[in-house]
Amino acid sequence: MIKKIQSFTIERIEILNEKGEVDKKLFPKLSDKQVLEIYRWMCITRIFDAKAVNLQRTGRLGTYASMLGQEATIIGSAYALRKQDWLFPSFRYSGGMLLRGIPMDKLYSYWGGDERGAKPPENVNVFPLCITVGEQPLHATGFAWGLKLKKQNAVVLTDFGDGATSTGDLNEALNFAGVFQAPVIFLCQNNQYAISLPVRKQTAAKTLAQKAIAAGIKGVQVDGNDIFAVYKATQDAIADALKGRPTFIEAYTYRISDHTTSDDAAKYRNEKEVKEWQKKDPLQRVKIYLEKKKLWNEKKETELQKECEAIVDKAVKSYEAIPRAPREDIFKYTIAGGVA
Ligand SMILES: Cc1ncc(C[n+]2csc(CCOP(=O)(O)OP(=O)(O)O)c2C)c(N)n1
Repeated sequence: MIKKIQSFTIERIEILNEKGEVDKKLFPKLSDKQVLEIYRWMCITRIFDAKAVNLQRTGRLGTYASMLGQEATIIGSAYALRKQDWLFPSFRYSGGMLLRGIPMDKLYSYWGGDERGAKPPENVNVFPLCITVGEQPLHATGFAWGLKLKKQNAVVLTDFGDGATSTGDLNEALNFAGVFQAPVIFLCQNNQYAISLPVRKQTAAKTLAQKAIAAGIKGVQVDGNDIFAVYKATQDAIADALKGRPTFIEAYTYRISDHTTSDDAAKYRNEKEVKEWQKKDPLQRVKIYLEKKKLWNEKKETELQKECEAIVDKAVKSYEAIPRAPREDIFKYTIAGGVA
């Protein structure tokens, strides 16, 4: 006799489409004011990002990992967190770190090679970003378990790329989270590439969300270019995490930029694919949504761009005024056997 003892489905959440239309039934509890605030954070992220690339190109910043095209995934998830929640970010989550309270000049100084820039201010629940692929979900899970043992009303969110799902560390973290029912949210930014390696060459699995199933935790896919879908999935995941149920969110998105400023994606990706994804731009969707609701127009857009540029320019000035770290710091913050 053969019996079916388990079966699984993976759901995908979509709320805001490319025409700026929303699925009203799924629309999360967000006021117009909050949507405007979210859009502002997306703009800050994009301008911070473009400036970082320019600074690197002119020798004023170190190697940098751009977030271009992934702003909905990053801001949608970071915005859903509450003050007391914690973040264990990857190297492609700078916008979320800013939203959660990391000062912009400090973040530039980190990317400029100064480890002191990774130190969060008091009462900002953000750990230093992790360059090592797949490592921070382990830290996040252990930390979340600690929060649970201390009976704190807080959850942990950790993000990572599709490439991280191929590491042992990530799978250990998922397993641990399932067994210990840790209040942790795993946010996979599936941007389709791990440097030059496309997802299809990395796994035979149809979704990355299903990686959660073997660990006994919930896995869900969202349109990662849809801010409302990402926000809703994160909010649902927070509620579940507080009940001891971790979630793995696969945000299906695309890395419009090169992997980092040291990469040339044109060598392994075709222009047509990039153009198709540019049409799904996450900021554009929110902008059209706001215009349809008569909450936005070109004048407001110009003002916002100017405001964000001024914020970024001020942060760059402040970053460049920070005295350079002593050269010995390179050794101070490097451990034997560490991966860079
Ligand atoms: C353990 C480890 N191995 C290799 C690297 C070099 N490396 C940096 S980013 C990267 C690819 C990461 O891809 P993914 O997880 O999909 O994240 P993405 O860069 O797309 O955001 C690799 C292999 C590293 N940083 N850490």
